[in-house]
Amino acid sequence: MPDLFQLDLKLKTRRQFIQWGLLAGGISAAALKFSTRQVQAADPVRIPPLPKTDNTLDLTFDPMSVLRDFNYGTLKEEDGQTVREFEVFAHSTTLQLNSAITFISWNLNDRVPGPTLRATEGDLVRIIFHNEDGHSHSLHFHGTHPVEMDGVKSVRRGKTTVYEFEAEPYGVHPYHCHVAPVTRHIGKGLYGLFIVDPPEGRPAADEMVMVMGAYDLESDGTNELYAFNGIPNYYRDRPIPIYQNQLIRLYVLNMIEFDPAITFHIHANMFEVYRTGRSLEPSEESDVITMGTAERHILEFTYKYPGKYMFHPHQDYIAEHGCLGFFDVIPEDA
Ligand SMILES: [Cu+2]
Repeated sequence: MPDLFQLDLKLKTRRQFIQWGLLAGGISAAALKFSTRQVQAADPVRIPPLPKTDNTLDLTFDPMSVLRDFNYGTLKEEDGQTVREFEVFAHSTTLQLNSAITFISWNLNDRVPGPTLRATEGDLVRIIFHNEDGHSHSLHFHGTHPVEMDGVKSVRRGKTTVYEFEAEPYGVHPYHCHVAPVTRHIGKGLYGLFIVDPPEGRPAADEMVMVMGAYDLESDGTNELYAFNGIPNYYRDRPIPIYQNQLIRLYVLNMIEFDPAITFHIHANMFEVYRTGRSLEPSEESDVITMGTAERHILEFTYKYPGKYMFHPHQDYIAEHGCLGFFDVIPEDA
């Protein structure tokens, strides 16, 4: 039996979030009767300017930009069908993980994680995969698709293959190379997020991607360094600015091999959980959630008080080896 009182409470919480967003944008609460899509069009979201690119590490990408970099592909219309075409390139790239350690990554589009591909449920997605690396790789997407598009077959170096399928179901899905040993191909950096938006959209929010990964530097089946969005301690040393009282929507993915499960925890706040992004209403509220490898969720929260707040897995060894960051909550009137 669904608990109607609890359901009503959840709905109230969501309405409150939407209301806050609208008020911040100077729009009356009467607009609440509008559909989600119209609410998004009102765009009440406030996002602080990104800190300047930090050049102290030799990197082929900027982890600060990775947070909000959503790749919607090239939009096409084919026989009345919306098509999103993505082009991705597998490369080997040297990443400077910290002042002392460099690592040869296998990656997509010269970044770890690879590009965050984004479509709406029902779109036809076409991923043109160029393997320009020296090893065989593949792209295996989670979600529903025919077996020919399952991406477990190797694509030899120098070859191109096309994956095409309908984006379904809506939610948050990982993609990754599926060539054996998969632990090695994922550990080297060949993974990313595939976000499928529900047709009706979600309420406007400051949206960010947080992919947890790890590096087995000694090739001994254990991880020596961990990271959010590719680079250990990047957001520890360069906190992520967000606004007070702004709804934050995190797309969180665990792609850490060898450690069976980890948690994700935020300080001094609670988040609402949309498991696998497969619902429009949260299933629970917590400040720590356990995730096995390839598990992913949408987490929503709003910081009430300004200040710098930590986030990290609560396996503190992992946090202390690179998987640690801060949100820098800026006063809303700043
Ligand atoms: Cu691979």
